[in-house]
Amino acid sequence: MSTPASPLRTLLDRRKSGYSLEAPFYTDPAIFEQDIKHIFGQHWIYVGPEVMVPEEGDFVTIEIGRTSVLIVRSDDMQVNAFHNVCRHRGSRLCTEHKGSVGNLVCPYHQWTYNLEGTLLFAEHMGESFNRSGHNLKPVHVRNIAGLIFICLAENPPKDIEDLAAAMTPYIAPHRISDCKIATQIDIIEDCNWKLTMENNRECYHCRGNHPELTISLYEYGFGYAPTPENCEGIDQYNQILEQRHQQWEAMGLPCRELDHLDDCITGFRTQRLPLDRAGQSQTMNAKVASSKLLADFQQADLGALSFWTQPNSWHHFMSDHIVTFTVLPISAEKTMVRTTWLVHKDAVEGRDYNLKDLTAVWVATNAQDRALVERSQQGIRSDAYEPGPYSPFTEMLVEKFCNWYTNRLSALAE
Ligand code: 3BY
Ligand code: FES
Ligand code: FE
Repeated sequence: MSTPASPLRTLLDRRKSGYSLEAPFYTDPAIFEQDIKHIFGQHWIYVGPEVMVPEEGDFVTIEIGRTSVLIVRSDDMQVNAFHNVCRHRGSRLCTEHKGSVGNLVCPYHQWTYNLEGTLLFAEHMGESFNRSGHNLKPVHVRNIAGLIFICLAENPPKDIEDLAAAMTPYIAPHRISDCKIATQIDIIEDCNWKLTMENNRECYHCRGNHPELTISLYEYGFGYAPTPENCEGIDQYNQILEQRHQQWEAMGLPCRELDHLDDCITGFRTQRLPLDRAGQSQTMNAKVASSKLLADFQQADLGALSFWTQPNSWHHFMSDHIVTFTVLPISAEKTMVRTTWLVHKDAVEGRDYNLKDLTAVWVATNAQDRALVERSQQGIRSDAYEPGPYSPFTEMLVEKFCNWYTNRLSALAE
């Protein structure tokens, strides 16, 4: 007699393409555990820009489910990552979310590790103690043009190298290493992490919900195919797009769309798009928020280079600032969204930029998105919820997210 399929396998097998997922994917703690194990435990996870640890000894901690990871800048300026667990009796090493240290000293019995994770000092352990066998457990790190990805798996997906090769020419001109964090804001959303991601993958909701964002954003940009009854403006937009792409590519800024959201293990998509109105930046007047432009940019209208990764990030790179988002699951119905605003490291607050203008659009947009995803979660909890159809004109990238997710879970889950 064959064993019955697991509840998760049954749900995966009957997923109807073109439709949202069934409720347990958003509510069931058992499926959340599978997400943590197979999606967040086996894929490359974006954790933040390298300038979150600008100096030697700077660290941040990142929580993914029950796992805490230490991201540390070592003396040779490499960014390293370790499990935040002491090799003595397992104490959490760093309890602060960020800080700066000379060495990593466990508060319990003072076992001391250097910034490469090597155990330097452990008192009262005797002659026969094998110190070199008790270094911190490393976590794989990949720094892609200043964006830090980690992977908890023993053997991380190798196609991160394809992403790195494809994306470095797009991202590098914005020179993240010459930026500083202007501010970082964490919000907690009462929803499953996949609702946060799905919401990010469409702009169907933008016109109705994001008055600040749509000042500078053309809604045609984000995976938009005009319907026969809704193609007004698209020809003009395509003309602008073509013209701007030619200009920007002549300046060495790649623009063309690359879409590997559901045909790679390390799925991603990118595109450089013009901005509406004054067309310089994602601000309330669409002009730059920082007068000190990034890198050696001489002109302000470079559009917005957007970059999306599976399973947990999106980013917008403009001439004057970068906004980068990482989504970290907390529980089946709780998710953290961390938004980081980067400006040139020499930009001076109050002179070159002010935080209110820099952050206004995404503070408002995040709050609107939070309300939307929390309302989705509430509806999905109801017995009346059943998977609904995606628009083939504006929700193609949501479908790609769900395809990627269900394919990866099917490949890995028991
Ligand atoms: O942030 C993004 O990726 C865009 C802008 C709004 C919705 N989303 C498609
Ligand atoms: Fe860290 Fe004892 S648990 S030194
Ligand atoms: Fe939104």
